[in-house]
Amino acid sequence: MLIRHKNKQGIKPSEITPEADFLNRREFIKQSGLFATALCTSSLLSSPASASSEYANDFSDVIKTPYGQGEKLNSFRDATTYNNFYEFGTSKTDPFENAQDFVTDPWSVEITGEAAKTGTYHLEDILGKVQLEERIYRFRCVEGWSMVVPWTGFSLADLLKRFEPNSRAKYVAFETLYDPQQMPGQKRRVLDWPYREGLRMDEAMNPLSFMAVGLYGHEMPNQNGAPIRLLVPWKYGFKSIKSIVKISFTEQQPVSTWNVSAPHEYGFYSNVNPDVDHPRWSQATERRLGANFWEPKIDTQLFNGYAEQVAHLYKGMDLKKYF
Ligand SMILES: Nc1nc2c(c(=O)[nH]1)N[C@H]1C(S)=C(S)[C@@H](COP(=O)(O)O)O[C@H]1N2
Ligand SMILES: [Mo]
Repeated sequence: MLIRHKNKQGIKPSEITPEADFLNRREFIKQSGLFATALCTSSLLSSPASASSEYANDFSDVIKTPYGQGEKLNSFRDATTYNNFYEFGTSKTDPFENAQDFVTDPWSVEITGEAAKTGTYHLEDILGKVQLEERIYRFRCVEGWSMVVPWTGFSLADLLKRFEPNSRAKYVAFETLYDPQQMPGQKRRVLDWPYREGLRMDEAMNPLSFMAVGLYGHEMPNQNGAPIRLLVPWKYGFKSIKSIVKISFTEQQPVSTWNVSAPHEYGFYSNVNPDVDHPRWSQATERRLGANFWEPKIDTQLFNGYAEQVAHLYKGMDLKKYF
């Protein structure tokens, strides 16, 4: 169950997962998930989701949090049929159509770089030790649409601390799986694969940074980045990298895929900022997914409305230069 390769002085399985809950969350999730999916997919797809108590839960031991309570949620359908996941194609419906057979179990994540406890960890290994939470986050794509959905996951900081990053660890880099057999979009060089993203250490350690394994109480749909993806809700959506297989602690600012593909359009920071336009369009407003055509656009907020929690990270920085 706990498959670990190349982890000589790393964390012992016993330190990570108590023997007892070893037969593990994902198995449990899977079994109850079958049921839940059969019962719920059709109703979730056909009706807009409303109160968070109205959807089923595939997970056990999830703490409900105050994040985003009271916000109007998007529907399950919006969040799972209009996606950006270029590994499965570049149109918005491609991920939903092409990712259904994507195999995400077994899954492991390699931890490398400036940390005491590096190695490759089976996903169960990681999930066995974290406290799952549900958080409702606003999510704003750089293209100008946004959504509000409840995610299940855990604090990125809690995960990273366990690997004991050292004083040279100034940044954290993430990588998506590279597997053109399974990810047909990778057969074309639309991006420099594998998809990569990065955060400054203090950004990664901010309590808002979140590793998600589900949405609407369901195990993460493949098109949304199964089995594990990042969420950085004060930054444009492309920072929220999907289907992560590698996390590295680095001294230098890591490469990020969109920055490499168009450096003048996508910076390393990519904080949501209505005052810094994309060179080809304004970022002042956004369209909420699912909104009717007569509804007005929403004013985009600095740091996507999370300024109180994150503005201090950028004190003294010129946000037009470090966009
Ligand atoms: N690996 C990978 N991660 C990715 C992307 C991608 O193409 N590949 N697209 C990004 C972009 S541009 C957005 S807006 C969000 C979309 O997340 P969602 O489909 O769950 O809404 O995923 C981000 N993460
Ligand atoms: Mo995006």
